[in-house]
Amino acid sequence: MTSGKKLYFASDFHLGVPSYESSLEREKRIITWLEMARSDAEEIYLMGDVFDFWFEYKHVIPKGFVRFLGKLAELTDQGINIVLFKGNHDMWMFDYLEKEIGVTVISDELIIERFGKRFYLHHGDGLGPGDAKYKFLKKIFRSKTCQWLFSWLHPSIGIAIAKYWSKSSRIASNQKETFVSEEKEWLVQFSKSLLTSEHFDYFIFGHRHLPLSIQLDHASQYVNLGEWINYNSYAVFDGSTLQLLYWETERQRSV
Ligand SMILES: [Mn+2]
Repeated sequence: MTSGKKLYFASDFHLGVPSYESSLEREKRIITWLEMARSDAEEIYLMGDVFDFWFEYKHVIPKGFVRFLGKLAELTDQGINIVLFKGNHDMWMFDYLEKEIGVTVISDELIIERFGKRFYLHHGDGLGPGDAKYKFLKKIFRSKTCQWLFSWLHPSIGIAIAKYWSKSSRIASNQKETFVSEEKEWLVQFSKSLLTSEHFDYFIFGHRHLPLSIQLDHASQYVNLGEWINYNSYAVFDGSTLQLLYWETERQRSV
């Protein structure tokens, strides 16, 4: 990491829902954020559920997100390292975005060290106690055989099924998440249990749809990146501290 440069983290854009119009507005907002970040970003981590649904067929990808994908390509062409995590909504990314846009796609966790600090990064799905039903589904959704079978459905059918499903998700129906206690935060519990065997300075996740920054012990910080329908939240690491921030465009502020 070059001194003066920063790492940016954001998650859960859920592009595509709840409606075409609102998603397009969010996409443009995300682009203003990427434009801000490009001036001092060395790396940008987009940590899953960037798309509310994504499936790559051999020769076909879902329509839309043209501005966003173009902007990512522009930034990678400029030399910024962009890392895209698979989320539970968009785990069907294969090699198209790596080839075409120049991003790196991460399937599960990623451990990085920058300026002597160790980061544990993961979208956050299927970790910690509970959620046995999802953990089972994830095995099926991630299986090569199921993905191969799904790919034989015509996109008009496959994507329609996926859209029907995603309409019933928490984010599409705009249910706001609330914090109860650290004990009830599965990802906090997961991070604490990892700390008993290995040291990390930072744990960064998405998935929870609630921006959170929690000090786990004197040397470890847990950050949840929130989501971009309600919060426009993101994190930035400047080489010494990790901050959770909220992106406001000029236009929003003047409303
Ligand atoms: Mn999500």
